Amino acid sequence: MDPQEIIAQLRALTDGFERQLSGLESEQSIREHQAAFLSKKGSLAQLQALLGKLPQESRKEVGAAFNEAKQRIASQAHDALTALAKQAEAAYLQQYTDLSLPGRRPTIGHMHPLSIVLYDIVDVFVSMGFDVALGPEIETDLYNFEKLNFPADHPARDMQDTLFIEEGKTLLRTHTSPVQVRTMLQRPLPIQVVAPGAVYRRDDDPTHSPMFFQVEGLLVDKGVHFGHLKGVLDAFLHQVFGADVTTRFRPSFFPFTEPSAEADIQCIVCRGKGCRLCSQTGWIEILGCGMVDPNVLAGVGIDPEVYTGFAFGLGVDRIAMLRYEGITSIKLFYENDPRFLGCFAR
Ligand code: 2NL
Repeated sequence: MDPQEIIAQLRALTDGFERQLSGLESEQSIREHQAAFLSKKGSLAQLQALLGKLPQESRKEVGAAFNEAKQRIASQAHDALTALAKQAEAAYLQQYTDLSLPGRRPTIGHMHPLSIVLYDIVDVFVSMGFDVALGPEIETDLYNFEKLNFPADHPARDMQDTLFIEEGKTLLRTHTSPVQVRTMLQRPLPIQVVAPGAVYRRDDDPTHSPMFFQVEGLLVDKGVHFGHLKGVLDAFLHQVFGADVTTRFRPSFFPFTEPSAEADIQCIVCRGKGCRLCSQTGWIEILGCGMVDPNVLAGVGIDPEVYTGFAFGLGVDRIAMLRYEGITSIKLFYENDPRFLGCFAR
């Protein structure tokens, strides 16, 4: 047979394939149509059997024509299948998509309950003229203890179960007091700051987290006395717990203040009668405070004969538990379970 004759037949075959393909409307019929042309016993293979009878010099040309024809058929079948799948998807969407349905709102984040309470506390002090001061969470023994009147062998150091990084040198701050120490060393007098932030202790049980949040405050000026301390902290307690709450100050001890006190509010659940929340005492402890010890002032280069100051400290989770009644474990604040945190969206 003449090679040109074979090529002409090949062209007629592929043209026929294309014509018939356009009338097919199912995946199966397209695949069968493709197989009728390209499979081992398909029409192209039958024609290709004649290739062996051709003279050697024309085989190359005719072989190339076969390859081209096979590729054309395969790519046309592929395109037809793709178009069919697209059509099917469009029909599906048309049938099952209800464009009148309301959309799903993206979830929007919100503040953590401890952050809400922390910001509220800080805001009260800012409204009274305090600046916000911040400092590192990794501290030195010098700023965390030494400058706060804790000598190396002072038993008060046992009060703090410290997480040391390098023993006797660097540690995770056990209170935010080192921020006030740094402030006194850096800023000119008078000083009036609150220091909010994370602090760390070697404690881990239902009422203690190894990391928790504190707000401390410090005011140093000429003529500051205990009446100023009581006035500021009493105003704070009434801002946070309501104008009608009863407050009291009782004597206490801290190494860095003298005299020292703790401030209580009358129990907000039983109003003083005694209940589970206040352990039958009628009172709930809110904060510790006192006049800055003269040793602390002298240690940061402030003359205690000229200047005096008061300081205070409080735990944020304790106040958060009172604000959001019914929270039985402070662990809930630190586990970050979205089912719990979601209750505080606002
Ligand atoms: C508490 C008690 C307190 C201070 C913190 C302080 C800081 C300097 C100097 C003197 Cl730099 N005092 N801070 C004073 C009294 C009490 O915290 O129960 N905190 C949770």
